[in-house]
Amino acid sequence: MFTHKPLRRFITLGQFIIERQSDFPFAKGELSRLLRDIGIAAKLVNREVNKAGLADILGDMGETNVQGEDQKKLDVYANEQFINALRSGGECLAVASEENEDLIEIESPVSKNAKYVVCIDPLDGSSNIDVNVSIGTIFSIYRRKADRNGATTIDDFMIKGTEQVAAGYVIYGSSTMLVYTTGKGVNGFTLDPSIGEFCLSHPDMKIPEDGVIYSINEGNYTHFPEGVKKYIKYCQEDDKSTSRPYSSRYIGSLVADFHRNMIKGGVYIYPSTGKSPKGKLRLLYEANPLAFIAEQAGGKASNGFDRILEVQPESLHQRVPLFIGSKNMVEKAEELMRTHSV
Ligand code: AHM
Ligand code: MG
Repeated sequence: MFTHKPLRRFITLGQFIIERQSDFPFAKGELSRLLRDIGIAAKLVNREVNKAGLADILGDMGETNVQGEDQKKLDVYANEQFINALRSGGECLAVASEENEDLIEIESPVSKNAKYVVCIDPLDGSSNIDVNVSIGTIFSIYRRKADRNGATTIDDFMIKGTEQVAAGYVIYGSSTMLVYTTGKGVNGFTLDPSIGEFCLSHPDMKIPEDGVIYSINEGNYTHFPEGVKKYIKYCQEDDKSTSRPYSSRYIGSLVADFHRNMIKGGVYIYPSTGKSPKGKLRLLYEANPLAFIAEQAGGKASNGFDRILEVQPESLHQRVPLFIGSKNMVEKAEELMRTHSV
């Protein structure tokens, strides 16, 4: 006899965003549309990332970006896709991108009434593109202050991470996922290539309070602050009661390292080093959005002493040391920083 199995309902990113719009009584759909625009650009970038080995798109562009790093062709492509999507979507006033020295003002008739500004790292971990390792996009959305009008300036971006209205990342990995928060928990969507849609696969994500993975570029050990050296030794000590020694896992692609730790529990650290005395990662494009997600998932993000989200930005491309992941692991690292590195 033929019996109907109940169909499993799948929820696309678009449906989810619309369903959650009522979380923001003041919003009239602009934030939802902005998130939708980012989702569309992510699909286009994903398509190119997936065929990177086939198309003549690998390799250096022959130019350096504002931080003096080599730009890869896919970095440039991703940057253009996200900026174009935000420009034509009409909900964004200006974009600060890791790939552009100055902010990009969006002057378009459709953006006249836009309320939001966006910070973006269009393709993070791009040194991994040529070797087929996961890379990502990180973004962060702020509402422009109501009392400001006229041209968008850098001041519109010098806002603490606590003011983010949404943040997320896309991981182009063995599958492609978009994970985001609007301050009401964290949800993850996996791209189903057969229908070209991000589908809700990881509802209400939580980072385990404890973990057994530490992620840090130990090649820089000699130049680490004393507190970080002590924390690495702590991770390596034998103590069955606290599941130590921990495992060391470092992909060198922040989104991928963060995403793994989000799911399995762990800590990612990029402290100050001899080469990068203020740390390597950028407050606006990398640390703040991931800190918002970490906290929303029950984790923690710190510069070793203070909450990342409370750091006052002073410039667009400002760098910051980052300790992020499982709450108890970040707190242990902070304890050793306070004791040994003040
Ligand atoms: P990028 O934004 O130029 O790609 O740099 C950020 C990347 C992170 O993804 C990664 O965690 C880190 O740099 C790796 O740096 P290092 O090679 O110094 O360990
Ligand atoms: Mg980056």
